[in-house]
Amino acid sequence: MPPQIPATSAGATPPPPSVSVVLPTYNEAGNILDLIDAIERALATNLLEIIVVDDNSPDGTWRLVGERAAKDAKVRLLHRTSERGLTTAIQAGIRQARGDVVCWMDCDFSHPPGTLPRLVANLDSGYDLVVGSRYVAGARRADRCSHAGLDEQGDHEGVESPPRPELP
Ligand SMILES: Nc1nc2c(ncn2[C@@H]2O[C@H](COP(=O)(O)OP(=O)(O)OP(=O)(O)O)[C@@H](O)[C@H]2O)c(=O)[nH]1
Ligand SMILES: [Mg+2]
Repeated sequence: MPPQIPATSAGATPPPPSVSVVLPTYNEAGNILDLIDAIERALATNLLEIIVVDDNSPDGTWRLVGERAAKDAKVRLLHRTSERGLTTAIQAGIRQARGDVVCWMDCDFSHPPGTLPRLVANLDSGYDLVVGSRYVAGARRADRCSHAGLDEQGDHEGVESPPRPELP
């Protein structure tokens, strides 16, 4: 059951968007469960689904995700055994997504889950597409992609908002 959104004196508050996060994985057994936990903390809402698209990773990433999906309704596994590739994995995840908003990110914590709320908030303010980048003002980049020792802001924490377009 979706959370109840309180009305304000200015009228009813629009409901938050539902969010699908697509996670392509190949040999991410060491990261994937920590990343799912971090995404669920960052987007602490029932209106969330996490779609892991794994290409039959030899390290058994798909098995860990399958076990998690069995007890966590927010997690879905797409286990591909006849196709391999990052781009088609993301495409397959997007096709399965049911959210108003669809995000995708790498699973080695090089894309910090802590930026997801800001990315989604920028969409709320009228943008159709929001991209996180290490190159925007204020961003920083660590020398390594392991999440050990990084906070959930991770190593690329910039989110750029271009000038607001005129909406029709
Ligand atoms: N499903 C799927 N995921 C993949 C595949 N290759 C890479 N990935 C995932 O895609 C994400 C990015 O992988 P990377 O190997 O870091 O690719 P990259 O960031 O473009 O390359 P680097 O610059 O080497 O880091 C990670 O979450 C990987 O687990 C693939 O063939 N299938
Ligand atoms: Mg990478």
